[in-house]
Amino acid sequence: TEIAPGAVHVPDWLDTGRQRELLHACREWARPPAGLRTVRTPGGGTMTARQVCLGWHWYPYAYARTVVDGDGAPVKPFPAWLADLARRAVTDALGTDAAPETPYDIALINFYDSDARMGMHRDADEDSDAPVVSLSLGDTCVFRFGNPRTRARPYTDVELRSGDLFVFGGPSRLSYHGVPRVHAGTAPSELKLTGRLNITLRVSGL
Ligand code: MD5
Ligand code: FE
Repeated sequence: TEIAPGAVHVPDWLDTGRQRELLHACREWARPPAGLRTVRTPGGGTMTARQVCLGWHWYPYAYARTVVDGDGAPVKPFPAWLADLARRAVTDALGTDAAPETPYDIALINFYDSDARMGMHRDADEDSDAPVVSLSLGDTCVFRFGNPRTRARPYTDVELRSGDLFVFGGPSRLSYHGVPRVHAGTAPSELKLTGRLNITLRVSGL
């Protein structure tokens, strides 16, 4: 379903088996060294979603190989199979022409408990206009998809469920977006997961 030009939601893109594999990989990546961290914003705040990165750490608002709010260890490598997955996601959602020439090289994995939120923001730290690939696991959330001009209305609220793919390219690449709510206890029981995970795959251009 096209939510806006270049913004395509593909419900149930990952079957239960693939969801379990991806969740298992995320749990391994979350372990130290360079595991799950609480991201500190320059204003002295902390993000409620905790994060682990592959390839590059996101260090508000830039990318780095090590970060002061981590454990000092360099970021884990971005595996080739994730680059393949990102490419397939883009071609399935937007068509073969939309796949970027430069390989995907960053994963940001956000772990949301039922109280976690993400405020309206734009992802503008990449030096590339390649589409962002978003995969959801676990609890259903309300994803708020806005516009490229302002944090405020107009926006569209979409429910993202476990296994859903969302690809943000073209004119939607720099749109404001956020996660105002996670619905506790809605994860598929086979996953044995409390909370929500979102994996974004990006091209750094760095
Ligand atoms: C999430 N993560 O559900 C979202 C999914 C983040 C983040 O927002 O920055 O880690 S990715 C949503 C996204 C990415 C790029 C562009 C647009 C949305 N968009 O144009 O709406 O944890
Ligand atoms: Fe974002």
